[in-house]
Amino acid sequence: EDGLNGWLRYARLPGNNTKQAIVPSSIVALNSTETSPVYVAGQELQKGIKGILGKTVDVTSESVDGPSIVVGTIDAFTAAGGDTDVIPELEEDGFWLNTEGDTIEIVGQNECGVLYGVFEYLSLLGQGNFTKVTKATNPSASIRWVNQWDNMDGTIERGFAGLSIFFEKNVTVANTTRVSEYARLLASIRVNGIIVNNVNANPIILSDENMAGLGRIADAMRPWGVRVGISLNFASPQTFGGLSTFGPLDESVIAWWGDITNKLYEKVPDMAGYLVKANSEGQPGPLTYNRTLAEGANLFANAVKPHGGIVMFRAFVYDSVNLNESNWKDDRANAAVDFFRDLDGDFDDNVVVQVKYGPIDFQVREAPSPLFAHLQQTASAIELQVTQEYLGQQCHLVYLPPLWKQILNFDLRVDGEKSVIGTDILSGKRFGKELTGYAAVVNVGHNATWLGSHLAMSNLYAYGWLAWDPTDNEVTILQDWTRLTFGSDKTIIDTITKMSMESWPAYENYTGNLGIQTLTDITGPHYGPNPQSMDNNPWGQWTRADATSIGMDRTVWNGTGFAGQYPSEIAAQFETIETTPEELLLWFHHVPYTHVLSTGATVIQHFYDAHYAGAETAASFPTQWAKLVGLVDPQRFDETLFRLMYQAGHAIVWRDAISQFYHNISSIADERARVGSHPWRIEAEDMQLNGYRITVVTPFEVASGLR
Ligand code: BDP
Repeated sequence: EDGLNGWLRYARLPGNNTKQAIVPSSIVALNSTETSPVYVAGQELQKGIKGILGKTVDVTSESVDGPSIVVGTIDAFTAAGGDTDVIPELEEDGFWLNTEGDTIEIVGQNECGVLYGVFEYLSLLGQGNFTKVTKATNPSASIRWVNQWDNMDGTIERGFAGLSIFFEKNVTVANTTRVSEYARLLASIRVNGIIVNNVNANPIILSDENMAGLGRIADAMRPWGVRVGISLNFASPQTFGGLSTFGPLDESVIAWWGDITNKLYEKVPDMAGYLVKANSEGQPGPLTYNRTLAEGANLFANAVKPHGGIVMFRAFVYDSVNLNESNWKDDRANAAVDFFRDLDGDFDDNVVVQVKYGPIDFQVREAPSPLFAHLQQTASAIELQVTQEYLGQQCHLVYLPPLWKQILNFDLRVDGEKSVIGTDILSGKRFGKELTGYAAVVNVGHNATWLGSHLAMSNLYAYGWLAWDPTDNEVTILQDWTRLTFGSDKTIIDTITKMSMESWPAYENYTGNLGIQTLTDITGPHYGPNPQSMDNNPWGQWTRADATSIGMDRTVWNGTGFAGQYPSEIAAQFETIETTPEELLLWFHHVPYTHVLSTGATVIQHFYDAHYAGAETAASFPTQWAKLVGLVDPQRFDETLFRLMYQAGHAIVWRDAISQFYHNISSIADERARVGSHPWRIEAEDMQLNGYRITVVTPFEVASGLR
């Protein structure tokens, strides 16, 4: 078991689990052509039933005598004389699953819906769940996409699982086997679109050769109902097209993009659209020409509109050169709302502003982005990250749905009315929008595990389910995934549930708590502890820690004013220390290390205690996992144990580095007298080392006695 099949292993159920399974012997796939999702659905069903139950079933497109599994769109089902009276209204991509009678009905509003229904049915079988179901389900949002940050040379920005499955040496790959396997995984979690190249886009994606390659990629993904789109580089007309300008209102630029877009749609007639990162972190954009971000977005919106495409325009816009920490009011968190607030209403209706969940950048804890409250006439989508850029890069187990949920469940109280980010805003209901939804940066690579770690796949799985229904329970999702991935043994379920649910709090504990963010190396790989790098950098992810106090004051009365970007009820809550949730204390306020928390501990003592507690939890992971020896196949057991042992060790590195750093800067001792004294720890200088030389190490806090 190398992980390649993810949760779609269709492992044979143990014999005594299959007794109640009565599965018809024929599959009737209505109106299916060989490249259609309905055809694929029929094939998948056949494969799944064979794997799970060991039973061979036929697939036909004609109706049969006797019980069958009928799969088809609602139109085909009606035409075949199916009874649609009992089926509730299906929305785009929705489906109906009925296992009550002898004949099983899987009916989709469209072809994607059929495929999703089939995967749901197989998921129930795969979990040994044979209870009768009659249900219709519809998506919470129409956009359920993933983003890949794949570079044209085959590397992946913030990818931790090997090289790209889409590109190598500046061209699209010839062999699309992994591409269609990825599409299969995505279809099973109801993802319907993908951006295949990095947001820091290389215009070479627009070469004739690469356009043809994109056609091949789209052909490989289309049967799975996953539409392909690409990231654009704003300056392409100049740097790639040879024009003298890339100004968004220039006639020659408009014509150039129109032409490029038409050519792309010749190769990919159902192209989903474009993703654009502009005027951010050195990327070109409309501001260069004194044009607004909306004018920039609309340039592309006009080009794709005749083809039915959309533009995802990223709100991750900030000026990393001019952020200045010595200016007390400077705050990167303000940037998105500052840039976009006055543009609401200026975007074309096929533009969707794609907003990272927090105002900074995928941190372990952030307040939700207030931009969701300001985009009322503009469609919005949330950007999540499955790839664990700041969160341990798949070398640490961090089950992310609890983090995402805390954002999705947040009620922004726009104009004093219920405005929950997931169910009200991203569903499009609150502001009457059709085009809203979800994008997740996933960054799978060539590694057989897709993400580099078997356990990290629960995050991808959960992403799809939450985009479909943000009210889904994160534990239920996790346990479904576990049963499909590792089997239904109770010890397996209990162990993986416990470890996963402990993992985000543990990671937060040992990497940076109370809303101070992950105190990682900010200038480079975003991995490992480096609290010194947090301040005095052009990225603005500052802690403003000094000898006596810590935290970013983001209040209106005394700080950067960020708290005031929220609707009034929420703004008032974050404005004062007393009403700010403690886990966000240092996100919003600058307090002395001696500030006393609700537990009675001071901030500095909480730092010490939390870092020790987090590392202790991580230390328990290998022991917890070890209980699964013999229950999980050896390959996945060993590979996972290896990662968890590494994590346990690295959590100690984190604990000691951060504790040492704050001990040093605050001169306040750990009242439990642990920091700085590690009675059991073996220091490098006490060892007999061969083949190493001693060197001075910076930052000091990750060194052993400075060396
Ligand atoms: C940051 C990443 C960087 C991305 C950027 C983005 O470190 O690699 O290019 O976000 O989202 O978190 O554009």
